[in-house]
Amino acid sequence: MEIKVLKNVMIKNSAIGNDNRERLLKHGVFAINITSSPGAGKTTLLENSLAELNKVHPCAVIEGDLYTSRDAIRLKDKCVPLVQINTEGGCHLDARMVSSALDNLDLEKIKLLIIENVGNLVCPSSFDLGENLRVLVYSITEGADKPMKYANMFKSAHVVLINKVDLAIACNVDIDSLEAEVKEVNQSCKVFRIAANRPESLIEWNEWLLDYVKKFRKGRD
Ligand SMILES: Nc1nc2c(ncn2[C@@H]2O[C@H](COP(=O)(O)OP(=O)(O)OP(=O)(O)O)[C@@H](O)[C@H]2O)c(=O)[nH]1
Ligand SMILES: [Mg+2]
Repeated sequence: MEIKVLKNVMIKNSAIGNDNRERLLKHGVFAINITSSPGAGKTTLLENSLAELNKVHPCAVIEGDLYTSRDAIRLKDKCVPLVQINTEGGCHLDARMVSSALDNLDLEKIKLLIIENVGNLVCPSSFDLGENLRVLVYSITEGADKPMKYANMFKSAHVVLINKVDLAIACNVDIDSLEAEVKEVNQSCKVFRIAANRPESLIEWNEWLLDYVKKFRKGRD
């Protein structure tokens, strides 16, 4: 029996992902895909960094969730354009969903698009959404042994934000060992340690990101 379906889906997704990237590039928009397992702190990160990022590069957000608009509601006072995608049970965003969301954004008015993916530490690794940077928020409450167990998520990330570092002692996690395992799985990724609910811990990450976007945009303005 020939099993074609999944391959075809993936090829199609990659093609649409590339189209999304081209489309965003035409408008000079830099896109980030934020992944994590459920509850690792993606929305908290946005709650506490969006205003800073938006001051430098006008932002828009695409919120991915299975059913609700709860995360979008949490961000509504941030005054950035926001599109909610409900996957109706789907465990990841795909490029076609993002393409539809882009139809609902004025790309001329934004410079930084932040996509919050569905919380899942497996499937989102396989789906290129057309982003320029993939950021994995990893909560230490999940333990120090997950980089190797969920290697594809760690391998596909350009940046790993080790989150909830304030809970390290309570969770009996040695952050140095965790970071070493992240690096063992993905040598080239950039790693930051944060507590997303404490804005002061986000300064280094925000500055790095703003600078990265600035370099991307150089010559495009
Ligand atoms: N102690 C502590 N709690 C945090 C931190 N970051 C997030 N939280 C809490 O973790 C819980 C989940 O955070 P969310 O931001 O909703 O996580 P999420 O990744 O957006 O969740 P989903 O979108 O449902 O996958 C909330 O109760 C946050 O307040 C942190 O750095 N330290
Ligand atoms: Mg969220």
